Amino acid sequence: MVQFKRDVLKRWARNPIITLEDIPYPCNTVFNGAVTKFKDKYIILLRVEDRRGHSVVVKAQSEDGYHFVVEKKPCLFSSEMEPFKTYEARGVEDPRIMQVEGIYYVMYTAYSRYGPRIALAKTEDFETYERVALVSGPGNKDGVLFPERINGKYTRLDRPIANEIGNIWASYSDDLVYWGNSELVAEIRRDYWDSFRIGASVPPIKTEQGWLEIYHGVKMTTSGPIYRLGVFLLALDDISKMLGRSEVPILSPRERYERIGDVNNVVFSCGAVVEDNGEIKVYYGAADTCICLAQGTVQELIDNCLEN
Ligand code: BMA
Repeated sequence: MVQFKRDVLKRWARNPIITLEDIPYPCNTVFNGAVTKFKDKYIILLRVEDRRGHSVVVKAQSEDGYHFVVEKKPCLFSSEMEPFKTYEARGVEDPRIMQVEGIYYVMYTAYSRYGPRIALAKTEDFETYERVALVSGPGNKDGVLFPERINGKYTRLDRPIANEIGNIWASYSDDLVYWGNSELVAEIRRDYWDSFRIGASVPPIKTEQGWLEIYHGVKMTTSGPIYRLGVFLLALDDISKMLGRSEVPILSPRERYERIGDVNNVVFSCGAVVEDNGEIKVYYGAADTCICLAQGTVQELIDNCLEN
């Protein structure tokens, strides 16, 4: 029986945690940040859109996960080198940070007039980045790497658009450059809050009960899309096996800062930090206009996947 309840995640009382006022140079908006804990500090790689409408990535750091200091200039921006130059001409968007076999990777959307593609870079310090490859064709975004190989292969989730439908797929690689064996992992649900499009948001989190994925789901309405967050759980050794999926969102736009902005009615996460005590801090872009924080526990999210 579905419980009628409000959000599973609890908003930080002092949201938003980062706004345009915190960016030390003129720009249009800040949203959708990737996060990790690095050398005892919380790092967010913010998507900052300039006044032309092109996005770059700017680093922010924090001691406590609540109060962030934003750096004075971007750390990752459209490359001057081909083949990246052509496909990043309109910016780099929605980064995600993953650590795989001791190396930090940033997967992001390379955006150009040919549409979105997924690109991969690596970094040792979050200051300088070395491009690995463009890892998808056009019409694909929301790429996240699993933190370890599955059945010997690097594994990722992504979101190709086909027939205007956006579902979550997986693909596999031996070298992080060439990807294949694509398979469907999760589908939109007709008549649900995630009936229009879905995409991976937070890089998959390994738990004893399975891979926990916090994803975004979109419903199309007469006044435009509504972006919400949900969760599903995949089998550890076979990610095509869905163990459970929450019927209800874990976070929906309700507060003014989520309702009104450059794009209304959006909560969109690119990363979370799991603390040693099982708590989770989910960072999210609100209304494509600021960065916010909502918290819960990993177990609560798993229970939401399995309650039906
Ligand atoms: C998605 C992405 C996100 C954005 C969201 C809502 O397609 O482009 O960056 O936050 O739309 O506008």
